[in-house]
Amino acid sequence: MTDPTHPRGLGDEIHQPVENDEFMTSAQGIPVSDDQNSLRVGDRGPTLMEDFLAREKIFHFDHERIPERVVHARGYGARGHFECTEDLSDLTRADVFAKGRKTETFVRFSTVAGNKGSFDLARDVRGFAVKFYTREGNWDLVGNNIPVFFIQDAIKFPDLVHSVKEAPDRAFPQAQSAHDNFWDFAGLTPESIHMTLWQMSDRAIPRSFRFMEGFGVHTFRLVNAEGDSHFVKFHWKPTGGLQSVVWNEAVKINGADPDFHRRDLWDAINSGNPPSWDLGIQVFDDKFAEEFEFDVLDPTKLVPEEQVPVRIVGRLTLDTAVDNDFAQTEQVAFHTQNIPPGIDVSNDPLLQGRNFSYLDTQLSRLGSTNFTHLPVNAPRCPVAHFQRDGAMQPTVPTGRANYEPNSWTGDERGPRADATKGYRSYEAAEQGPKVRHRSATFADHYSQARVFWISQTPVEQEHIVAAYVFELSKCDKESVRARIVSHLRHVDEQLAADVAAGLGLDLPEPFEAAVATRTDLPGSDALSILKNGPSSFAGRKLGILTCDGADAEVLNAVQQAVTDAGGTVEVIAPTVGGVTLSDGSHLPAQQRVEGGPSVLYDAVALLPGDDCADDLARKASAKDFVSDAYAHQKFIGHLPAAAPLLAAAGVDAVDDGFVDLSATDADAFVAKLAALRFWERDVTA
Ligand code: HDE
Repeated sequence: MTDPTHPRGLGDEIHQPVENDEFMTSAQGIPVSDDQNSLRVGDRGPTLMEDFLAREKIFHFDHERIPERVVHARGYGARGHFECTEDLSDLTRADVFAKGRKTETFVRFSTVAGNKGSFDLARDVRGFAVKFYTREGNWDLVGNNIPVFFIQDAIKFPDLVHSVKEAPDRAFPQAQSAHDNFWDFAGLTPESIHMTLWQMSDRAIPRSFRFMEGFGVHTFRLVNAEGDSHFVKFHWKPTGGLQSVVWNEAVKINGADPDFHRRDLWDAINSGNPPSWDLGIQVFDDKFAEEFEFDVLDPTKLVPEEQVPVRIVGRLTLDTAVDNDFAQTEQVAFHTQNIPPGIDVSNDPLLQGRNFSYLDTQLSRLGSTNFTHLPVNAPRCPVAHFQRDGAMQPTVPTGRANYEPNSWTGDERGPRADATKGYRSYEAAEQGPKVRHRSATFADHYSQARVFWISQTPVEQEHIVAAYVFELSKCDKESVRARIVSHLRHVDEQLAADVAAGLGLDLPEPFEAAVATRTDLPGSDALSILKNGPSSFAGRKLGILTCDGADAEVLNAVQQAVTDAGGTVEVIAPTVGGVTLSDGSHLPAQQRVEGGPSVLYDAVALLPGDDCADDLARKASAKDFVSDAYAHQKFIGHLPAAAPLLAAAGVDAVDDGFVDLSATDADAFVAKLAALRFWERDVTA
């Protein structure tokens, strides 16, 4: 098909005409006459160096990439705002926490280990970095979706990251921790064991950025107008509840849709369902910090919500997708020391190291100290200082004064510091010898790992065991596998025994522990995903597998019920052109069967027409659709016409996770979907 309105060149190339006077120029503003052909000698001769237009275009292209982040390279951004709902003036003078204040935000979610082009469903920690453009400068809360970390001292970060990234000789495996180097490092770093329990839990394979928590991890400080300080830990709680996928599903999603998480966020925002999180704070004083069982400066520990409740103080809503991924998401530069008056850091040795690292990395990644002028990084409040020049300086400061004190007056004088309004660090009294050792208060590595373990439901515990077995089975060295199990014996003997059995390993001796595991600490419901799930199907997606002749009444009713519950529906059919329903109406499809496996959906409905069900049942992709939905313990709505499909997929036992839609009302089906999975289904056989 050709478009006759476009003039053609001699080689039949298309030259689209200028519309609305929007003509093309070079970067120097020179109008371009032909963007299809470079300048050459004659029709078939050599290209001329003189062609400054082609040279400039290719020069720019050749330099389009900047170094990717050394960690958190794969990420996805969105814009929104934070609204403070509580008066926190007794705790902090931060403007962002003035009651009713709305502050513009930019958020970047990420995985840690994989390169920029890696897949979204890696088993990995997720970054949850928030930039608040406050009236007194930018505040960056650069957190993760797990409240603790692998290491206690910044000096170990390069080793941790080297161990988890691809091995230096073979350059694989990418975006995963299932290999010797990572588990070798973890086994020789007992402080990391608590975090590995989180990492082996389904927290590391979230269903969506929208359904995961975020944590500031470290202890920070809030400082009020009088200069009084309280310790604080920050929490993001998703208003849609927590949800993860199961590992076998994650593996398949990575093939079916490597962009699953970014697509999910883009779709949610653009369909007018902005995701939101409540910001919670745990506030405590020096007395609590002294009496607490663990050191509040140790980032491998959390403060249980039962001991210090999380107080909700505001809501973050992400309602605007980015306009340009590179300009915003790639160029956004976070820094743990972007802190406005009223917020301060603690002595957590990991945080102290981060405070150095982030500014440093931005220089090598963005190439100039002037990255603060990029639109995504620029504060929204006035900026005034005597910092000058540097590569790619975009501003043109006027006047003679580029220093202070100066005796120039009026416009030429420039800004001055203000002791009252300006940032004042909390005046913590610090004294002691310079030492290079770790505090003995950091030495209990297993007690909170045990708390995490006993806080999980049996289903979650099974998943954790399976994940350790999966990951350690990918390690070549038996000694590496055994050392991890030797640590797990301090967490829970049954956990260690189950992992050892899964590895076909004799139970090793327990690792030498500096501090015995405390067995008196209670579990915490806040640590479980399944105890904090959603109350409805809102924000989730149903996949309807169908073909010609499907029952129009049932199909329409199911679609309506899901929409009414705030969910979305995707139709999967033999062709993306769609199907003709029993009443003769046409239903467009969003996916062809081969491109829409059930792993992409939270629940499924099998609604084929009577005459096409046999054909569908012969397709490998349709059989996988059903058998995977079954194995992933999903709720399955179906009509009697789906019988050949179920039989072909080898699903003969219809349990309570199945809903016969010829006998059950569509609303009742969707109400059942709020539970997300039918965990009672035994799929271990
Ligand atoms: Fe980071 N981290 N980190 N980190 N981190 C970076 O900064 C670093 C740590 C986190 O979406 C880098 O701009 C050190 C903990 C997030 O742009 C780098 C240490 C936590 C992001 C860096 C840590 C994080 C980063 C890479 C140990 C959870 C992505 C590119 C002392 C609380 C931010 C960049 C984004 C990114 C260093 C430990 C979270 C190299 C040295 C703990 C969410 O500067």
